[in-house]
Amino acid sequence: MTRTLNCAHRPLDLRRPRIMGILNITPDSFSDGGHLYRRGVDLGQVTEAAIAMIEAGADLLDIGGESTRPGADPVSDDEECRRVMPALERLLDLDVIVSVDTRKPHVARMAIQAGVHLVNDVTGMTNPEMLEAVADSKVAICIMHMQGEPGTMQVDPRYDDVVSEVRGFLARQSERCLGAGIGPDRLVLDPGFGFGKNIDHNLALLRGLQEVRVHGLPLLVGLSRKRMIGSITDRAVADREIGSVVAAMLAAQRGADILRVHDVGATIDALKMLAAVESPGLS
Ligand code: HH2
Repeated sequence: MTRTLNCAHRPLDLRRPRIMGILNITPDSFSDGGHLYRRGVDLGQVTEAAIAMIEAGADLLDIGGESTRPGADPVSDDEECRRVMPALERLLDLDVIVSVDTRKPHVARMAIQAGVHLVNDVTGMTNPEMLEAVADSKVAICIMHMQGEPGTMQVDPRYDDVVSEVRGFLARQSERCLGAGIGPDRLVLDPGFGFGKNIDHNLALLRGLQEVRVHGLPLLVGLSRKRMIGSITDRAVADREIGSVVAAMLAAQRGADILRVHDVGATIDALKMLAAVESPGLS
């Protein structure tokens, strides 16, 4: 099992679970759309939100300029850069690992040039141009599984065996990355909760989380405020914090190394409780 994720020149120690705070610079993200972006990027708000997450204990911040919620409108390369790049440059001045959530090679290239530490690709490096864009850099790469396209992925997702199919995809894509010269210390895998998966698929993946790990690579999990939590708890997006924190802990108990969350402080408190019980020497 890889114990350090090398994110450009920033090593991330994975001997305990780490927190990735979510910052969406979009008008339409399902949970925080319009908070940091209305008619343009609100850099003051972005900085404030980022500092609050760092003070609450976030190890990484994930900045995105395109919503991938089911049915979201696609965004052009230029528009995504206009949203993301000024905010990214602000975050790079702070003492935190910065990730860019993009499926666009052009945006990844621009972010790498600016000094980003991790590229989070929800299309799992299936685009050869994306692989080219990241291969010669030193950034870490998150390979996420998605069935279909954001516009239609939730219409009728089907699998014979969701755990083994997701595992197979993550194995193939990590081998492509390794084959392109990207070291295992730069890779992290994500089963992609809610990306072309119904509630039963998501629950099967959470139960079988350890089985999707291939080549001993670290796992990133994003369950925060997602529809599955709304369906189980019968809560609107704004009221899903407790369900999200519990889901994050269930993932951490099953071996998740990085938790992608909106509610950083609450998730950190829960992680401290988990560590106190499960790893007494660490508390
Ligand atoms: N989920 C979302 C976006 N990016 N990246 C990874 N690696 N894993 C995830 O589970 C994941 C992700 C969707 O959540 P959010 O960013 O809150 O919403 P939106 O896509 O509407 O901006």
